[in-house]
Amino acid sequence: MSDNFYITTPIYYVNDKPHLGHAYTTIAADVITRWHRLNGRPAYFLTGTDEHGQKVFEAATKRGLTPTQHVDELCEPFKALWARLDIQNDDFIRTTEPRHTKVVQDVLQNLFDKGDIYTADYEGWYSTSAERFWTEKDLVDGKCPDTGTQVEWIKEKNYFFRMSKYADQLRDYIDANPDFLRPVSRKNEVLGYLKKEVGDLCISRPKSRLPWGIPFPMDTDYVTYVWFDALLNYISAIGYHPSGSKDTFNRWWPASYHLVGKDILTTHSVYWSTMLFAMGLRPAECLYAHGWWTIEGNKMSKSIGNVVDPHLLIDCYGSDAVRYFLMREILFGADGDFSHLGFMTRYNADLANDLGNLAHRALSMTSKWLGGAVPALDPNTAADDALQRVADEAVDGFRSNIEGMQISTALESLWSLVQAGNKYIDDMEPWKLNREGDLARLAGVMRRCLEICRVAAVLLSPVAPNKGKELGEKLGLTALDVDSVQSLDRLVQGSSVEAGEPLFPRMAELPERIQSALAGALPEKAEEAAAKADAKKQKQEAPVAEEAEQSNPFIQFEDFLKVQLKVGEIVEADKHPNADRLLALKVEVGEERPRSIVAGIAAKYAPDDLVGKKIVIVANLKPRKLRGVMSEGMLLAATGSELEGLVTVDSGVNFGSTVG
Ligand code: ME8
Repeated sequence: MSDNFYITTPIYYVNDKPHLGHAYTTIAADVITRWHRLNGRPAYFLTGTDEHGQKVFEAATKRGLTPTQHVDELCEPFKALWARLDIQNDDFIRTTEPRHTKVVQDVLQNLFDKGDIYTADYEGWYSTSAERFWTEKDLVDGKCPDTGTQVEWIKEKNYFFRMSKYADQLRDYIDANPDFLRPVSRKNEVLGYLKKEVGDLCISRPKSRLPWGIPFPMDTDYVTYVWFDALLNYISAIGYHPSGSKDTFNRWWPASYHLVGKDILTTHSVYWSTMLFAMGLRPAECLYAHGWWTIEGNKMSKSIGNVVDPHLLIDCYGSDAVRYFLMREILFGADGDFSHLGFMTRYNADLANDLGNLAHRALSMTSKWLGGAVPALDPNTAADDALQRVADEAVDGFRSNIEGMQISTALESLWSLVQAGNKYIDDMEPWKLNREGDLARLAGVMRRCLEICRVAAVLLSPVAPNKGKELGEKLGLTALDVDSVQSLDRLVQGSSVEAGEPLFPRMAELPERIQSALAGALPEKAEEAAAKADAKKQKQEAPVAEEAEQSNPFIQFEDFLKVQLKVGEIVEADKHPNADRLLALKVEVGEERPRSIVAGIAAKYAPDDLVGKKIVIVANLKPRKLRGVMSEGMLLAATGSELEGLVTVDSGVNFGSTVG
């Protein structure tokens, strides 16, 4: 691993404004970059816009603008959103910039001279909307399999990149570099693709059909296929030129990560890697293809009108909460569903309650009872030692997970400390210590709580930079020092702390603007959401009713939402080494690696009967060892007096899907 860290996002098409999906990848790249910077590692973060190709050309035509006018206008909303989301990218590349177009043209010429680009007549079914040729057997009902639109038979001369020549090199490269394609499920997808014969790639488009693109240097009748052009941004932006000096370029290449959505896995793993091989360069250390967000159960789509505008969320909750939610809600790699109610629930549970309460309790009790100064440590109690052990585990878990791009799990680790802090307050009852006048112990307890807040401020800062800083300032810190998180005794005794306003004010109901947005887009969902918000409000206004409610068997919808149910596919099943009634399973849920799950189902199922079954698991149950084997989830099963059978799903349902 090189000491320098270079990370990229896809460059986004400027055919429309950015939405939550674009924000997702960009925030993830920003979080990991901030983490490395916090640790003193030189880091470079690139994002940008993809401004050529059919989609962009059509969008410009529809707006009655020239493509240049259109792209100049539409790259701005991307830049503006990144500024509002506190994205600290080092560069923003636009593929219409001369620094990029020149490199594309020179690479084309170079590969042509080398014989890796050739011309040939090509015949096939061409889909204008997908911007590519298909074979007869690819078509679905005679139409484009990607877009469902009409195709036309076209015969024309084109330029081809000899992708086939580098296919074996790619297969070997994937074998030799097990971390190149992540998560593992995506690697398997690419290996599946590579099992088939890999053809050459048509990389030109006749200008007569598509006038908008980088002109082919060796033939003015053609422009460059948009993917051949776009992929090169990852190296043109950091100073690559086929015959230029490689000094700056070598500082950052190979990239540490290309983050992409799973929709563009093939273009990045196959097209891009073979292009790099042809140029004599090695691919990035890791191509990480994350999952896909759906919105309230539907694919994000302009036509359904359910594209979530990130600005609306930022207006209602602030940039830090949006960043936190997107990073925490789903495992990086798996799919996830966005719902406004889910957003508010997590915001309230994690930020307003867990973290907000801890900070508020620690700071306000210190202010009220200890003069607002960091009190002395009280090092000699077992409860405090236990807390330090929780902190050690949380910090280690945070560090190892964030460095492996598992930001959600990293936050989960941090939250185990935040929750332990709240429990510590409940157990130690500082209000009692104050009443009884045990000020030495009160000081010790508050000091530990403030220290936990400090660790939280530091570790939260890559994800929620403003709130991390704000919490640090409340604690009297001038800087957030990552080396200090190893210990719960780093604050300076006597320095001032201040409670001030809550970090994350609690939301009693969905913000009005979100309710109206929902009412416009999805009337039935909005009603549902408004009803929920109403019910919640009534509950808050009627504490007596709430007490009465505690004795009835219903749970709130928010309680149900806390349980994450996911579809998993059993990929391995074995007898448990230490218990006859248990089986040890490996269940694929679309993460970094299959989960290890121990289940008490041996009386009903033989291991061999289980492989391939799609089942439902509780995905956010705290992992624990069952008779010596780690279990990272629980299978759902129907039980009467004994086990009746596993809960399974239709074979068409993908593993990793959310159930709920
Ligand atoms: O594909 N969930 O650009 P694009 C999660 N220009 N991520 C999503 C998402 C969703 N629902 N929707 C979009 C292109 N994304 C090309 C890339 S790179 C050389 C060229 C994110 O505007 C995700 O990162 O269609 C996805 O891969 C990317 O936006 C696609 O953006």
